[in-house]
Formats: sequence, structure tokens, C-alpha cells
Amino acid sequence: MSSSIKVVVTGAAGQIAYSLIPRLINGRTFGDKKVDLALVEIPQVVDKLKGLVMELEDSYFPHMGKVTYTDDFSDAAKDADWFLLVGSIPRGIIYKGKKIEERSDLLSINGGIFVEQGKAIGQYGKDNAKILVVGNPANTNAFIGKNAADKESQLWMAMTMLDSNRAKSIISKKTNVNISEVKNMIIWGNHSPTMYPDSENVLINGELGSSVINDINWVESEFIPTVQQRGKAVIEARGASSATSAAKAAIDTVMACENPTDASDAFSAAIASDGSYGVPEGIICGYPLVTLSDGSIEIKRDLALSDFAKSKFQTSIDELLAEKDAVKHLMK
Ligand code: NAX
Repeated sequence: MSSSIKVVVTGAAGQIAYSLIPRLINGRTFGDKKVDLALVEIPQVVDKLKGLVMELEDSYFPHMGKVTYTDDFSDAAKDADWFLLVGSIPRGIIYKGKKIEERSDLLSINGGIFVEQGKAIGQYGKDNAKILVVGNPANTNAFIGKNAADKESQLWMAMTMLDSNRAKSIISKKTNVNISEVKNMIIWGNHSPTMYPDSENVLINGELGSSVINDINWVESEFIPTVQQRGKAVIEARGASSATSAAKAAIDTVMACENPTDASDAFSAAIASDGSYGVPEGIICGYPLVTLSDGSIEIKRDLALSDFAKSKFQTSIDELLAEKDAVKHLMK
């Protein structure tokens, strides 16, 4: 095996993690590297991870390195290369005697968690660590964590790959092409029902969606709302939120970051805005990203946005700014 890599996963006893963790050590996600895992849970649940570790040992994974589990995030963070921050407090549960229903409460409670985790990542994580926030509200959690970490050399992302994969699937059905021929599928803005899935810049068999799809009614009344509401539809049908598809999307994001992006393609994730496409600097916004051959990750800056696209994108930017305002008490 060529070398090793350390990956921290929070929410490790949750649904997404159960599907995610085995894929991290399958010898494909990180190529031929040995993968050390540091699994993190809250104190009430952490002992359950003993069972998961037993299952991993029983699964014959030659690329599995050292596996530890803990409720001490700072300890887990030491010298980690990757952080997959899946754990968060969901809407609807009783937290400190209060039922969490408002988005503002959710932002505040999870924000508090991400301040602590961010500080530890800045202090103990590798200087070039990559951080993918999955736990919702993902963009603003990443915004808070990045601010607390205060280390520019680390890359903070929030996951929009699941939305992108959902959008690819819908477009592949609509245009009758294999999903592998749907590329450059960008989710602009927030991972929330305001997100803007871009059917104009998507490439279908190498041709722009704006010329292939040619059905604005379908885009407005079916495509965009279906992608925006897909998470809710899965919850209604399954009685639980997306788990295996979310885990696959996290793996797809890691692999997109670990391997150079094809020239005609881009992948979706939210990162801190540098002002590209007129987005206020600093907010964690869904963008088209590319990984270069030296491993650095950049925003692809040459996509054209129509007036229709700009107005949809702006709604999501406005929501991110409102969320930023709601957590300003958590900022340094
Ligand atoms: P589960 O409730 O099954 O698991 C979450 C786990 O996180 C629990 O075991 C809990 O104990 C743990 N946890 C909570 N606070 C923690 C902390 N401070 N440190 C470590 N662990 C902590 O949820 P699951 O279905 O796995 O979903 C996890 C998160 O992903 C949720 O916030 C969910 O909303 C979010 N999602 C994000 C998606 C995305 O595309 N960005 C899509 C899927 C999913 O909805």
C-alpha cells in the first residue's frame, strides 16, 4: 500500500455513516492508501460504535488501517487529513427541554457544535485538511466551523453532491441518455429548498442543457422543484431521511477532490465565496468546482448565467445571508 490517510467521521452511529464508513475503506475511495478511521459520537451513543468496529473487522477490508472511536472530537482530530462532519442535531427532537422546530434554533444549536469542532480542526487537523459538512444546515454549519478554525490552508465544504446526483438522474430520464453522460451538473447556492440546480450549463452527451432540453416549463415547474424537494419526498416515502444516497454523495465528493477533474466537467460542492459570480465573500455557497492536477481545488469561473438563472441563484444567496445574520453571535 502506498501510504496512509486519516479520516474523521462524526455522527458515526447514524444512518448515513453506516453506509458511508465501509466505503471509505474499500480501496477505491482513497485508491491504494491505508485508511485510519477516527469515529466520533455523542457520549450517550459512543459505545454503540464498538459494534460497528466489530462489523468492519468482520468485513475483510485490506485497506482498513487503525480504527478508533471516541466522544472527544479534539482527540479524534489530531493529524487528520479528512473530516466528514455528518453528525448534527435534527429538527423535531427535544434538546435541553425544548422541541427544536424553528430553523433559527437549529442554526444556533448546531452552530454551537460547529464552533467547537471548527476550533479543534484548526488546532489539531492537518494544515491541508479537507472538511466536508453533511449535517444540516450544512452551508451555515461549514461557515461557522471555518470561522472558528481560522486556518486558510484548510478547505471547508458543504455537501451539495446529493442534489447534483439527483438532478443528473432526472435529466438522464428526461433526455434518455445514460447518467454517466450527464456532466457539469451544478447546484448553486444553499443546500436547502432554495438551491438552484442549473439545467442550462449541464452537459448532456457533451452538449449544453440550454440547447438540448429546450422546455422552460418543464425546467420551472418540474425539474427545479423536484430537485429542491427531493429530500422531503424521500422522508415521506421512507419515513427517514436519505441515507445511502447521502453516503454515496459524500464518497463522490471525496473522490472528486482526490482526483483531477476532466476538462469539460465540474463537480458540485459549497465552498467559501471569493466573490466569484457576484456572491458576497465568505458565505459558503454552492459552486462549480474543479480539482487541478496539483490537487488544488478551484471555482470554475467561466460559466454563463442567464437572467433566469441569476434570479433563482439570488434567492438562495439571500437565504445564506439571512442564515449568516442569524448566527453572527457565534462568529469570532
Ligand atoms: P442520524 O440521526 O441517523 O445520525 C446523526 C448522528 O449524529 C446521531 O447518531 C447523533 O448521535 C450524532 N451526533 C449529533 N451531534 C453530534 C456531535 N456533536 N458529534 C458527533 N456526533 C453527533 O442522521 P443521518 O440520517 O445520519 O443524517 C445526518 C445529517 O445529515 C442530518 O443533519 C441530516 O439532515 C443531514 N443530511 C444532509 C444531506 C446533504 O445533502 N447535505 C442529505 C442527507 C441528510 O438529510
